[in-house]
Amino acid sequence: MPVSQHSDKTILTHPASGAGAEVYLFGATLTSWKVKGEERIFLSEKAVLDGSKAIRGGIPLVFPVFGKGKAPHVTASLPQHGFARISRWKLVNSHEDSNSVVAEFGLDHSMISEEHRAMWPFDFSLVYTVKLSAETIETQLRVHNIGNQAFDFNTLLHTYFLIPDATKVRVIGLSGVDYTDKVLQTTARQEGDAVIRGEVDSVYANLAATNIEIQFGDNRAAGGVQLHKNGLKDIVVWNPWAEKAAGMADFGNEEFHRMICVEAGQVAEFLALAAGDSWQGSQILSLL
Ligand code: TA6
Repeated sequence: MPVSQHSDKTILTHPASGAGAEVYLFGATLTSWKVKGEERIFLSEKAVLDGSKAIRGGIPLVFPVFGKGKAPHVTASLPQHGFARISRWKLVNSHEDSNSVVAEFGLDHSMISEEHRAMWPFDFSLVYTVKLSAETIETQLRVHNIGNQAFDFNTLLHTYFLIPDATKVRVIGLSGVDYTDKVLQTTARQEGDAVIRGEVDSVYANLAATNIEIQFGDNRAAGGVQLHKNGLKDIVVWNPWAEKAAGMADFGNEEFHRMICVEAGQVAEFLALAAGDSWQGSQILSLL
């Protein structure tokens, strides 16, 4: 079965290649992408998968706010990164064509908790599409304002990549871009490739580039993943490193060595969406 539904997750299998993906209905969180027989997505061995908290790893969906909202903005009382990643979505459609297997997940204002609805009282509908092909996976989010009042939002595909060694990984495509360094609390201009030598939490705003490479070593021969972004202007690079990871109950010991978050989204500014309007953004992941 190209798309099979289990109690809490949807499993996609690409018949011709054996590529696979898994998406928990909780948060529509993609927790696995296997291609050419190897897992490419990091999922903490201590990730909580029972719906009691956001899943540590995979591709959590950030909506309608990145980080913690700040008063007087309407998102100020929402949980960190909003409610989308901690709400139960529905599998609304699945199909396959000659090259890919597709699953679509939906979340709207009638499905979120009363608490979250009170915090963010807008009529919305989200459709998250996962398209698995032999060697790529595309994830697209569509935001529909189905109410009669405008709202504004952040969104981010908070992708955790599984990597061999965080001290060797290089993020290519950010050189010359100004970024906010949330660790040093400063702004700077990226010189050369972004690397990890400790905690990294950087927001690169308004990138013209659409292709970012996560290289596992000094060159493409070391392997890696390409992230191609559409309609998502910003990139966030994050690794908590030892001290921050140790402070997270759902982050295993030393796991920070095997992951890097490179996240495409709209986080530097809020996007306004008029009543009746829609927005979409997507990323395509492929092997280097
Ligand atoms: O995307 C980077 C970031 O905003 C970091 O600041 C860190 O908070 C990370 O997200 C994880 O957030 P979480 O709420 O999942 O622990």
